[in-house]
Amino acid sequence: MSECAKNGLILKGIGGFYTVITDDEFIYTCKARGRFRKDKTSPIVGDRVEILCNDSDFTGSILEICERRNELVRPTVANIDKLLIVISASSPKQDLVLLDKLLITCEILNITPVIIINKIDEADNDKQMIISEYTPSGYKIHTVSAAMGTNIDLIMNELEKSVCCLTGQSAVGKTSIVNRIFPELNLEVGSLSEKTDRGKHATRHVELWKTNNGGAVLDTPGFSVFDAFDIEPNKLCEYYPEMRRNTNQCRFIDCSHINEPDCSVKALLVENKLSHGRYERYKKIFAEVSQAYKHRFD
Ligand SMILES: Nc1nc2c(ncn2[C@@H]2O[C@H](COP(=O)(O)OP(=O)(O)OP(=O)(O)O)[C@@H](O)[C@H]2O)c(=O)[nH]1
Ligand SMILES: [Mg+2]
Ligand SMILES: [Zn+2]
Repeated sequence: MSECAKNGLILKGIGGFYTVITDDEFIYTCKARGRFRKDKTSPIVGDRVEILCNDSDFTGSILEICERRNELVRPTVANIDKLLIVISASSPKQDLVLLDKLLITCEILNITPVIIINKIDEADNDKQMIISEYTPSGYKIHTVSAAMGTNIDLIMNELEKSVCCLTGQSAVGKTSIVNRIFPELNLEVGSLSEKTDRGKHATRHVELWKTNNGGAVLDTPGFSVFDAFDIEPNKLCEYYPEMRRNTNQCRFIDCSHINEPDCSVKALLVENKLSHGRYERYKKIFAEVSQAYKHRFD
């Protein structure tokens, strides 16, 4: 029996069994070594690990978990390079507050966000509205249609050598996009009416799939966003690329950019360097963050 140590990536974990793909592209079913449980850390999807593998039956045990670059919660995944935030050009109606919060989460965790506008095949869509809302931010935006297969190559390019995670509201088409990338997976896609009625996601489990261009993609039912408690209200603007460029020019050093005079952020609005919609949502998120901050020790 041959046993050897190899490095790999955790693709999925169910009931204490982890599927690990090693750097030489073999798949092993692994259990975690007892020690992790004592240390109160357990392996999660996206972890880079060292495993001791048994080549006779492709089982193994996880010896080490490499230090995580970042960690997302609900679902728990590690080492995400890019968050592909999917939003529908048609239905479901766009939740732009959620989009802003996901973008803030990326800023906090140092993950590159990419906005993916899906369903551009549908008539009378809001593609242009979303583009004008987010162009001043400088974030990359792709417009695609999973149904028609339009611009899926742009998503493939994003995946190159990167671990990417799809997120966004239910029924925006995340799984449909994964099915376009890997037609052989044929993952279950939900119907819009069913989901909006129940408000539940069709996708439940979390699994990472390796692409043939050195990347990997993760389908999720969406993430919980940052904890409002974690943000100091006056720091919120720093998580908005189009706002933070200017904030040292406000009259007041602790300007919240809401009611203060001589505020540079207001000037951005006049020059169309910040969209009105995003600013209105900033005020809303600011109020939420302030409220949470006030009660942070309760
Ligand atoms: N017209 C149109 N419909 C699409 C497109 N992409 C997905 N859909 C439809 O949108 C619905 C939801 O698609 P899913 O891929 O299940 O959405 P999801 O984001 O994975 O949803 P959850 O798993 O619930 O989070 C299905 O009825 C799809 O057929 C598209 O590009 N155009
Ligand atoms: Mg899904
Ligand atoms: Zn200001």
